Amino acid sequence: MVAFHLKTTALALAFAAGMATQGMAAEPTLDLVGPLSEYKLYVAENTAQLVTDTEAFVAAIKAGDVEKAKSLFAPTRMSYERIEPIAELFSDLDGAIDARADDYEKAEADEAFTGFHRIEYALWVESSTDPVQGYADQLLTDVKALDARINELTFPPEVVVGGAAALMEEVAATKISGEEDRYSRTDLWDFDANFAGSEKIYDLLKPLIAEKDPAFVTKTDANFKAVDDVLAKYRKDGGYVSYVELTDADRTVLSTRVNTLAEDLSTLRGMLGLN
Ligand SMILES: [Cu+2]
Repeated sequence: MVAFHLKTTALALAFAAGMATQGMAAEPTLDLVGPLSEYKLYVAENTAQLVTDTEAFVAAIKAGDVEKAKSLFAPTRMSYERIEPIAELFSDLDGAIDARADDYEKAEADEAFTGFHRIEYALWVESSTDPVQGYADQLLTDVKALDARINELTFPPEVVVGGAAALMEEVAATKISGEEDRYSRTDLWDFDANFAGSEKIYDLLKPLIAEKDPAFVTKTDANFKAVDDVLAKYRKDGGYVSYVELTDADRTVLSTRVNTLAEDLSTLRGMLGLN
């Protein structure tokens, strides 16, 4: 808890100091005020949705309804995955909500392993809600805490702008590899959410980027579309088919485009004067 407060305070101070020292000359910072406040709204909508969806997900677990909980698992996670660069600022909650078994000494058997993926393991592997009654309560407490903390947060502009690339790196590192949703194989839902979260940031910044580098916008728009076209093939009933149905050819296309997007989007901070 102490570490967390120090961390956010440091970020807030760094942000305030940046505003103060750059003063009136800080053209990029001023340009970013509009996109930043719009992004804050987007994140607030997502954390509110996360709380609502988690309430229903947890209710299904408390009722012992494995099938219902399974059907709610992937859609509930999406609002979290869309805003992951901001959620990750609260590393204690991010760990409690979204860690993987590999992060713990005793893996799935470790009592410190909590959150969505512990529950995913119970639903798909243990086929029971019994082992995760307490973890379900904890998850709801944690997402409510996340919502409250994010609502109080002054968003650091470099985190928001850097978030477009960070989300693509997340896709490359944990979704294409199929590491994240290994028990449920709902990886494509998370992929979509990370992708949408990245595109949201990019879209908000696009007018600023277009002024500086129109060719970048043309190229990046095409890469976003290429990824979306592949994802579209796997959409079904408002969601996605299992990750195992992704063909090797499509996996290669996704991987190539996502890595290009991650690399290109990582130049945005410099382009907008935040480095
Ligand atoms: Cu995640």
